Amino acid sequence: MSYRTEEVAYVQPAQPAASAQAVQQQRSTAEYRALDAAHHIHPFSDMGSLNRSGSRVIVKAQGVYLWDSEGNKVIDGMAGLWCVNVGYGRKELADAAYKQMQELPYYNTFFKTTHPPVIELSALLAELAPEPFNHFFYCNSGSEGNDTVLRIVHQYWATKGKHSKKFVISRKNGYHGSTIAGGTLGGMGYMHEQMPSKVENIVHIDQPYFFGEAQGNLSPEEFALARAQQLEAKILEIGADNVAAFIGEPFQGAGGVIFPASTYWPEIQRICRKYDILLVADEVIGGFGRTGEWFAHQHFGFEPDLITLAKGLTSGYVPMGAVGLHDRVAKAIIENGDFNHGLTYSGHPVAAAVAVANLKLLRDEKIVDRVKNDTGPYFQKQLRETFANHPIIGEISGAGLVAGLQLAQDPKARKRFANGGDVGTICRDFCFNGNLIMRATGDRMLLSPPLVINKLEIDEIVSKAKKAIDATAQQLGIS
Ligand code: PXG
Repeated sequence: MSYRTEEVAYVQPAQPAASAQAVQQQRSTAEYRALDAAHHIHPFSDMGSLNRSGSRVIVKAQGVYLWDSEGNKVIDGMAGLWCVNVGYGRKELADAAYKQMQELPYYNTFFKTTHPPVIELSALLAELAPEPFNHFFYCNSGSEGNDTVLRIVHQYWATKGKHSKKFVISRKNGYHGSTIAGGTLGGMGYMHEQMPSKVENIVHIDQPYFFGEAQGNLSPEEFALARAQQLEAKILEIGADNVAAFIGEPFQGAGGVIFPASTYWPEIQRICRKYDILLVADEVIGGFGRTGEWFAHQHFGFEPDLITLAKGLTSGYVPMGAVGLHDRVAKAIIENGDFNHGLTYSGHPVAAAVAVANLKLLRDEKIVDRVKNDTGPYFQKQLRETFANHPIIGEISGAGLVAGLQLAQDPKARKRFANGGDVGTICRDFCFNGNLIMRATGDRMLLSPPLVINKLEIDEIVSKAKKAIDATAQQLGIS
């Protein structure tokens, strides 16, 4: 989440807009930038420096491409913010929203009411999710999803009469959103610094980041096991009777596409079961096909008690989040009276209608299958071949259509750059100027393109990434 202190000069070669893509713009780029600087506070940004350099104004998108207000065509290696799974410009989603807005633009799901879109969505999610997930609670974002997770976890233990089970264990460098609960659950120090009020009873253990944190001669599997066993140590320190849940992203997304070795999640699950602690998988990025499985916990082979969903649920066309409850958790919530939680827009009919249309595309066009069997393996292979023995690439993590490229001063010795964040920003700017969106998290470069990407487009991303990383190495005097 390091958008801060990044001054990007958009020195782009002028390109005429492709006529089919020309957009009727209301204002010039300069006018847009001036108004944006005058009135808009951006998320996770140093507004002083951003206002001096000016934002890039994105005006249109189709498939895996974006167009900015100056007519530049940019390939989106990040699917927006890890969310536009079906790609841009799908009319089916626009039609679903239009139809639903005319029929029933809003009604709530409080006070003994419901409506067809939320019913259809719940039934479809139950069909697509693994077998024990048959109940869903709705909200508007991943952050609200994780707030909801906390509410469900506490209600669950209250129904069991285990009122002392209050602590939730999370991980350093995890990301769970930016509400107070999401930000506290997350392990981003720079967010915690700006949050004098945090949610109580949340503690963090270390992350399974092999390249950056493994000491000595541990193998990735041994290291991942040791990091999972920190959970057991933390539970014993707090007392199992006081621990309610463990939450983690199956792979850390915003934290750098950190993929733990195969030993990690089975051990976490074993520990959670042993001490009667709920296991929560935050699937906000991993859900809906990113790894080639419908949910990332299926890729890693474990069974959570709760899953947090957002982003790919609607492919970002409208905001929506959800929490999926394992049958044993759902049963406790259903059979024990009022659950006092809800939002005006819980199960919003337009969002639900768009989600249904989106999930049907992912299923019926076999988009998730393609990520698993075709485009995902191709993407991973191209990246690994292209960057094998690259002088500043230390590791490539990922599966399906998500990848993290570790920038390193000495890849073989696993030696990172002392000023890794600056190197990431240099590389990110080269990507930007080469019309590729690739995200930098510190010294890791991240890719997570729309799941509809084809092989030619994958080639374009990989070759643009190579150019940017080569240019970064050259600027650093490394070759
Ligand atoms: N959990 C995870 C795993 C996430 O990645 C959230 C929860 C919160 O979702 P909302 O919808 O409240 O933002 C996220 C969000 C980035 C970036 O730059 C990542 C996220 C959001 C914004 C930027 O990597 N992830």
